[in-house]
Amino acid sequence: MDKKKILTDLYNFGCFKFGEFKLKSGIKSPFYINFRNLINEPEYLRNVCKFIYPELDNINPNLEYYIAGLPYAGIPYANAISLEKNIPQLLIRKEQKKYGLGNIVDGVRDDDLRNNIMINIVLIEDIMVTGSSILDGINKLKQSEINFNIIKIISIVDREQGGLEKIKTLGYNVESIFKISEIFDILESNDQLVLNREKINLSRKFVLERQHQLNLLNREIIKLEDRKELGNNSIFKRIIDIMFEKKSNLCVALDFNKVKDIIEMIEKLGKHVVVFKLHIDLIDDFSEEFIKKLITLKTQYNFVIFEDRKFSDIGNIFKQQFTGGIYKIKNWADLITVHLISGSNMLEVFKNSRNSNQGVLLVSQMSSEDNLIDKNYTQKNVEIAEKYKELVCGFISKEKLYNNSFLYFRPGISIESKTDTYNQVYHNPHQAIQQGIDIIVVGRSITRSSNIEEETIRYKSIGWNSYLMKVNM
Ligand code: UP6
Repeated sequence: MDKKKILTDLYNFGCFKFGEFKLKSGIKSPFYINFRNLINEPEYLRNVCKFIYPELDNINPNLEYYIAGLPYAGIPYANAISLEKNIPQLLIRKEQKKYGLGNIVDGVRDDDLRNNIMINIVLIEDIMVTGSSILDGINKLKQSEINFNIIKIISIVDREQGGLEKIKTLGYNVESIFKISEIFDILESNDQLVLNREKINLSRKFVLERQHQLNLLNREIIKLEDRKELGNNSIFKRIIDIMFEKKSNLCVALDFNKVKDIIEMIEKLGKHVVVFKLHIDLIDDFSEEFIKKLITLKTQYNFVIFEDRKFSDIGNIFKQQFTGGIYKIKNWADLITVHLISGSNMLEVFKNSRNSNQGVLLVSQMSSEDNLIDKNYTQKNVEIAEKYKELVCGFISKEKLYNNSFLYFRPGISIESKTDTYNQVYHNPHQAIQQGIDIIVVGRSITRSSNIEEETIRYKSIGWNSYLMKVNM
């Protein structure tokens, strides 16, 4: 069986359609691939599986593993492979069962579950677009009690729209059997097929355009103007606009106890600063009047209000802390910070309770010397950010953690200081920008200096010049 033969069969069977189609992500595509009906042509299904076997043969023969199809489209392949190759199968459910054992994953041996044995899994997906179905499937596994390790992900078709690269960037071993550009090549080289070449050309163009976007997404260094079009939320775009307008990548932390000090600082520094960061609960004399004044100043100086509340509780509490209490943060903050220690439910709550122009920064690394965040935790933050990208504007981090569709904010910035008397560790602003940071967060190095405005301008120009140097290198 060669690729030409199977692709010809699949084309004649109606698996490749050309026209205008809306994808799950909402974008319009000039082609659509539908393998779902292969289950009524067992021979074709079997033949497709023959292309998966070499990928399984690459796996260490001493390694025991399960095979699982991503629901629903991957399941028939996993089934066929399991029966043909005698590999145990797992079933990942779309919905958790509401009765019986309430499983979300079926098929794990009772002993393995009881003894918390690490099980290896190969995942099968039919069509890879953005990779979101794979991430959903992995999240289902995480919700289960299973101790698992994904050794490989195999997608039958890669639409070359970034899904594969995204899953790779997240650290998974992922392969595809057919790339869409290869499918177009093979179909077009077959004179016996009746093809609308114009539509295939349109489809190729669509794939190339998506790849250009993808290159921008993952390129190491990219200008802010290119960056803007990659944003997934309005706050990301707004911050970039303000950065351009003020030629600044400066966030100032206004950690004061008196309202008057905060207002004075904003009036003095407003024209240089992109984001003002608050800890509203440090203020002794908080009032509704202060919030009104803050909003007036925001209109006057055009900046983003960032409440660094570092929410970390279960969804029910987060909702009340965000919307209620004395501060009613929802009514005035453009950005808030979240520690995902309690899981992603806060983001579900945020999705339903936020105003559409509000966003979240995930605290994914910290500046304090002995903080408990490890690489695994940071990586999980990135995965959750990708899943909730319409809400997540970026990260609090020490470096660029992922792609260009998020902004990276680094606190603990100082030119002269190395530490404070607590456990804060400072880093140089120029180096931070070189390491992929977009916004430097500066507190006391500015607010406790003898000439605050001069110092602000110094940080602003070091930050912006470092950015220009980076993108013009
Ligand atoms: N911040 C850190 N480190 C982190 C996260 N957030 O310092 O990892 C916040 C602090 C403070 C500001 O809550 O508001 O950034 C840093 O202030 P500083 O420049 O005066 O040290």
